[in-house]
Amino acid sequence: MTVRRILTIDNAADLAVLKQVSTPVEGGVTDDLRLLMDDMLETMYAAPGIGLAAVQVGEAKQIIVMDLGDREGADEGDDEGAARDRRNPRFFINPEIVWASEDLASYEEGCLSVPEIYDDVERPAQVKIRYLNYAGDAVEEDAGGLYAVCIQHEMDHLKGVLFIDHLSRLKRERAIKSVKKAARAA
Ligand code: K1U
Ligand code: ZN
Repeated sequence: MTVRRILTIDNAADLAVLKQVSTPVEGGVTDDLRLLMDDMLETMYAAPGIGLAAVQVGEAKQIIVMDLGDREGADEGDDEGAARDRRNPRFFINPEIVWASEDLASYEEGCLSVPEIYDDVERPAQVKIRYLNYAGDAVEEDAGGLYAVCIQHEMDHLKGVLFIDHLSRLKRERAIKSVKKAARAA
């Protein structure tokens, strides 16, 4: 398995890729796709992050990996290191939202492609999703809490949308400036 480079918005070539709309996977889940998903998972763990879309490693395909550890049911104050130790990887191919609740919830999101920026985004609190899993089986399930936040954030990536696109223009421009400044300093 390989840890790949995560594309970031401070680089114009990377940003052009991150803005692409990802294409659906055709012909089922092959071993080549499983290799890509394994690399994505390793890349996400190394970052570290809790989710990653294929486009963030330069592959504009409708594929997402996620591992929330125990965070879905975690109480505030639970040990972050311990949550990461309990691995629970998830794989989503061609995910669709088939239902979204009317009630919204706000969460302070981050993004590995927008390093060190965190801000509140409001999204439907619960969603029902349909996707193919690692084995290629069709799955339909309900997501709430951090699972709902993360899957919607990652599915935005498949449409070329970043979480900062949900912020005011002022906040977005400040975020972009700050990421570029940090990249220059690094
Ligand atoms: O870049 C990404 O899409 C991954 C992103 C996912 C996400 C985080 C928070 C809300 C919505 C979506 C991240 O993983 S950012 C890093 C992060 O949140 C984290 C890292 C280590 C431990 C716990 C959280
Ligand atoms: Zn992201």
